[in-house]
Amino acid sequence: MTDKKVPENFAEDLSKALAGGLKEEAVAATEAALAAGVDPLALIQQVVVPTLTEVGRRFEDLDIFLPELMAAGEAGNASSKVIEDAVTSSGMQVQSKGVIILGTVKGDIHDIGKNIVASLFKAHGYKVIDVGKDVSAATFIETAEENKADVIAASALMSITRAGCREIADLLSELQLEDKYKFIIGGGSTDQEYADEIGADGYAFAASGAVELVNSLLQ
Ligand code: B12
Repeated sequence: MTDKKVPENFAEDLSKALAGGLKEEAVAATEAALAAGVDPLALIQQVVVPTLTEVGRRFEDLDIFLPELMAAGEAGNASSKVIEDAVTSSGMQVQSKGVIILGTVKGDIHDIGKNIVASLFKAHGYKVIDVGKDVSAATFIETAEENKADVIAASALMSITRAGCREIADLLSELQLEDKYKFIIGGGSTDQEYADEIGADGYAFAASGAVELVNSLLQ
């Protein structure tokens, strides 16, 4: 989505703070980068996502343990919040291009990626109703019904929770609502193959792709 390179010093400061689980330092490094004019989307793509992915790999390899993983997650969320505010205020549009219900599926509390996706949708003119994390299929659909939504978007990060996406797809078809909403999925435990398998309308690997996907589905 952006080719602007994050200057080495800003990338290094933020990456170190995130990997070390240092929330205040991560916020300060994010604010310093944004104040110096670093592109917020470049910060996400070039620093936040790769750093947290590396933290996940180290957790998997037992190089670090749950407390470190949690601290990195919290630092990531704090940094993402600062980036989200910057993206939202820079791209705010008056007219909504559509209403998107976005949340993390039942049993799954990972919400950093979801929050980033939310801020990009907002920046591109969509109204986002964020239903939060650990959300049941019924809540996704009830919220869509109550708010005349166009899209239901679900995030799932773990192999055991991605079934939450299938539950939404199944409930939509049980209620004969599958043609009323575009249903899309994303997050580390999902892929295009799984989207096809459960009958979702689309999948995107990253936040930028999520915006392109919704643009094309609602065209
Ligand atoms: C941070 C983190 C945490 C934090 C979460 C904090 C938070 N508020 O989110 C904490 C510490 C709480 C946590 C807890 C756990 N975690 Co965790 N966590 C991570 C970690 C390191 C990073 C995730 C992240 O935020 N990535 C950065 C964001 C920006 O990327 P993203 O989420 O992928 O989102 C991008 C795209 O996927 C996409 N996207 C995301 N959502 C959507 C939605 C739509 C619709 C679309 C189109 C696109 C899209 O756009 C985003 C931006 O580009 C990952 C490792 C990893 N490699 O993913 C493990 C990881 C997901 N966690 C894991 C595990 C096992 C757990 C725990 C069970 C640990 C434990 N033993 O207790 C618990 C789960 C608790 C629960 N019930 O959910 C495993 C899952 C393994 C698996 N495949 O099932 C991982 C993969 C680590 C690992 N390698 O083992 N975790």
